[in-house]
Amino acid sequence: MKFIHAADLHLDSPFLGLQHLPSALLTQVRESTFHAATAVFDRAIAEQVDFVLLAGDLFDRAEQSVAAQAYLFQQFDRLNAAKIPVLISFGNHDYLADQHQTVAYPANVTVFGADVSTQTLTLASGETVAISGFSYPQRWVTSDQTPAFPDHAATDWHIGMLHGAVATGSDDHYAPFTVAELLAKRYDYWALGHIHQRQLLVEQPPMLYAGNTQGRAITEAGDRGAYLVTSVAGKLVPQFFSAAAILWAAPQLDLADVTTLTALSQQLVTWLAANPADRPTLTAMTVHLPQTLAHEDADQLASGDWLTLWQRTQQRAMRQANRYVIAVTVTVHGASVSAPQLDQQYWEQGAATTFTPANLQALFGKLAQSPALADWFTRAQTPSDLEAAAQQKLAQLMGEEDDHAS
Ligand SMILES: [Mn+2]
Repeated sequence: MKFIHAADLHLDSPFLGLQHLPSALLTQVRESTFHAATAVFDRAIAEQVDFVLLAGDLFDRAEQSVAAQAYLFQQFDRLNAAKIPVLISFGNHDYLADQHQTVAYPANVTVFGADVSTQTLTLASGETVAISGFSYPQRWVTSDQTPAFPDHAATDWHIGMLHGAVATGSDDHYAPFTVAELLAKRYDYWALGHIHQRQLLVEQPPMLYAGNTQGRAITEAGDRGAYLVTSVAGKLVPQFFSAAAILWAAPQLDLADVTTLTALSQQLVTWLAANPADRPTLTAMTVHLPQTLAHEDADQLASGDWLTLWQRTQQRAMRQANRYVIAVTVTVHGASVSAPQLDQQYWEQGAATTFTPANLQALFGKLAQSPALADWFTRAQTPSDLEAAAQQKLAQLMGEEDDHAS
C-alpha cells in the first residue's frame, strides 16, 4: 500500500503585506499555494499511489475562492483519470456550513460529513483499508471527537483522519484529542492536520501532522510538503517530501566585525553569495552585532529607509542568491549592550525568572494557541529571541533617556 498524507494546503492564501516585493516575485508568492499543491498531486500520480488523504484546510478562507475551487476540480479530475481516490476532511478554514461550492467534485473524491464515518477501499493489491474521519460543520469543534471513531475494522489497514489539536484542558476549539485516546483505537496511521509545522506525535504506529504544503509567513519558515506513506513489513512508513514553491527563512548572522551600516551591507551581500537558495526564498535576517550602531545608523535602520535603499541597490545580489531580503533586525550581544545603567548581573537574574515557558504561557494566554502563533510559540528558540529583543529594547530606551538628559 502506498498513499499520500497532506494537509493545510490553504489555497489562494492572500499573502497580505508583501506589495513591496518586485512584481515577478510577488506573482510567484501569490501562486505558491497552488504550485505547492500541484507538486503534491504530481507526486501522487508519479508514484501511482492507492489514494490521497487531505486532512483539512484545503482552502484558506471559508468563503472558498473561485480560483481555488476551479483549481481543485482540475487537480481532482487529473487524479480521477489516474484512478486515484481522494479523501477529504474539511477543517476550521473550510468548514462545511460556509461552503458555497457550486461544482460537484469528480467521482473519485469523498468528502467526510460532520459526523465521523468510515470509507473502505479495496486496493489493486487486494488489500483492504478503512479510513475514518469527519469534517468541521462550523468554525470550531470544541468537543473531543475521538469517542465517535470506531475501533480498528476487520480490514487489513485502518487509518484515522483528524484535523485538530492536542487538548489543553481549556478553550479548546479544534477537535481536542489526546495521543493516548487515538492510540487506543489501534489504527495503523493517524493522518493529522491543523498544525502547520510538520510534527511526529508517535513514531509507530505513525501519528503525525503533515504540516502545510506552503509556508505563508516568516513564522512558517523552513521547508514544507507532505508525506508519502508506504507499507513495509506490515507497518506504515511515512517519508516527507518537499512541495513548497517558495520558502521563508530566518537566518541568524553573527557579525563580530560590523559596526556600521556600510559594513553590514557588505556582509549581507557576502552572506547571500555564500548561501544561494534552491527556490525563491523570502529571507528575514537577524544580525547579531558586537555593539549598538551609532545613532544615525540606528535611526536609518529603525525607519526602514536603509533596508529600502539596500533592497533597491542589491537586486542583482538577491537575484543571484535566489533570495529576497524582507527584513534585517539587529540585535546586540548581551555582554556588550551599550547601556551602562543596565546592570548585567541584575539583568541575568531578572531574565532567568522572567523568560520562562510558564511566564510566557501566562502572558500569551490563548494567543499562544492561535494557529498563526502556535508554531512560533513552541519553538525552542522563542524564549531566548524574546529575551534578546527585550534587552535590545531596554538598552534602546535607556539610550533615549540619555539623549533627553543631555
Ligand atoms: Mn491550517
